[in-house]
Amino acid sequence: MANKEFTTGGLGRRQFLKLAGYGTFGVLAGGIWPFIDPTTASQLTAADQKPRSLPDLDLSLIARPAQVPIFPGEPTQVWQYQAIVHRGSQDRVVQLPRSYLGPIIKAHRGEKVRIRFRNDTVEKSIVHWHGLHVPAIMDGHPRHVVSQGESYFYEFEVKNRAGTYWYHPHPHGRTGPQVYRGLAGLFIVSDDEERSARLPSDEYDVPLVIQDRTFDRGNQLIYTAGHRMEQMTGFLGDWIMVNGMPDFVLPVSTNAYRLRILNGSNSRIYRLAWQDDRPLTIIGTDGGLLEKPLQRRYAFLSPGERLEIWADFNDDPIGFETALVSLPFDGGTAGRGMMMGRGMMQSQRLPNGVGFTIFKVKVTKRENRDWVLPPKLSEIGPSQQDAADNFSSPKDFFLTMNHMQWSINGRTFEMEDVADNEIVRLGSREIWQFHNTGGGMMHMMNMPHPIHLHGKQFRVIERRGVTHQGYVDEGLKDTVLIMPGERIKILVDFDDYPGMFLYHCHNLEHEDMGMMRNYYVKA
Ligand SMILES: [Cu+2]
Repeated sequence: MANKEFTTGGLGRRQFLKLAGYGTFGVLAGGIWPFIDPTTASQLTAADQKPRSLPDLDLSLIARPAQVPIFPGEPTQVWQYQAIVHRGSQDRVVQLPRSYLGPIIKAHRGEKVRIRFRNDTVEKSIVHWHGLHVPAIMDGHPRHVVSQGESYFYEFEVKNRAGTYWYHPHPHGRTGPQVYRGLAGLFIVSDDEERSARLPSDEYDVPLVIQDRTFDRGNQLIYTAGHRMEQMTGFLGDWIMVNGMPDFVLPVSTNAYRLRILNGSNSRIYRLAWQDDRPLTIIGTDGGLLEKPLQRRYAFLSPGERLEIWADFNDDPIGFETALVSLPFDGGTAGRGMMMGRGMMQSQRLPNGVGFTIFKVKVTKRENRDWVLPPKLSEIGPSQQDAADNFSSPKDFFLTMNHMQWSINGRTFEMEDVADNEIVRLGSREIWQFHNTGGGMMHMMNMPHPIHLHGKQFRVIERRGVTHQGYVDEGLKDTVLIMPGERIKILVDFDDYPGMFLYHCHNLEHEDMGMMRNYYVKA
């Protein structure tokens, strides 16, 4: 019964054919793992078709128009991911109350997940699992987009470490507007190592998705008007939303909390700090927990990145208030240039780099759960960069602007295009070096670029030209911020999953205008 809508009629034809190549659809619907072991799948006889390896979690994820009450008065028209759990307990999917965000999907490392994505929006779309290590065909490449009414089947094993990952659309040229309308959600992975760290759980484990939005007087979302200059900068909204809500307040008790923070904004960068000057105690980044907690006065969080913070309110009195703020910084000369041209754009109201409150925290009750910050959180190990195949000759990627177009090595995105230096050998370990050389002649277009690699967690092994202490490069990363004039070296293991993946700037307007390329892992 639950499967009914997902028999052939619910699948896009292309996708049906793709799946059919791995065995009959009947077998697929019966619950085996064609992508994990395609040979077995095609060899199954009718007698074998009894489900023998059901997914641990099986859900439908539907992207559709919805309306959400955000401000008093008219509800806001959004696009939203909604989920139906077919297998696995219902609490694997958590809907944030009064939020346009998609549900939080929860999985344990090693589990097999099936997600039946259905696109009920008018635009082509596909879902990318940001930070998850999945096969190329499961990664949400733009060439896999499905149209309205069509579906895409995802099946993968969760191989990542415990951590805060997320999912969002990835159609070429329309990622910015689709995420902006509301299509995004967290994907939280747990594992045994994390469990043994005994971190704050349940109500003390708080997801916080930061985004900026602009609304008209009728409470409806306004995106960019599509001017070239706006795209060059990226969309900047004038309301800071947390979990889809403006003026967010987090009520806490006198306890320690694990705050999982995602920057889900299109292009806004935050320089996170506590308003009352207590240090940020950072316990995790993109790829999960750090080896040990570290303290910083502030930390940058660019679009796509995550930070996990240990926030302890044990010593604060009832009624105490503080806030997580974004401190001022130089947000790139594009922002400043715009400001000088007064009246040009709405985004002037809150340019990248001005200071503001992100959300308030209020201590409302006394209660003691005695969470203890562990001195050791996880095991990551040294990066072993000297074992890289190209240790003495890193691959160079220049982030530049060509003819009013952001590009990587002078190239922009083409669906199937892979340049020579974008081909890697399966099983290799490579050093990639990104140079943010800025906008060249157009001095006013020096912009920060958060670079994201699909399908991989990597290590940051070197930074040059950095004049601040805002980076958290310890641990595993899938997205790194590179400010103008900076250079970074990352170490990537292409240890499994051949095929075509993306790497791109996670400023979504830069990405949509083509600051994105394929890399190809050759078996
Ligand atoms: Cu960029």
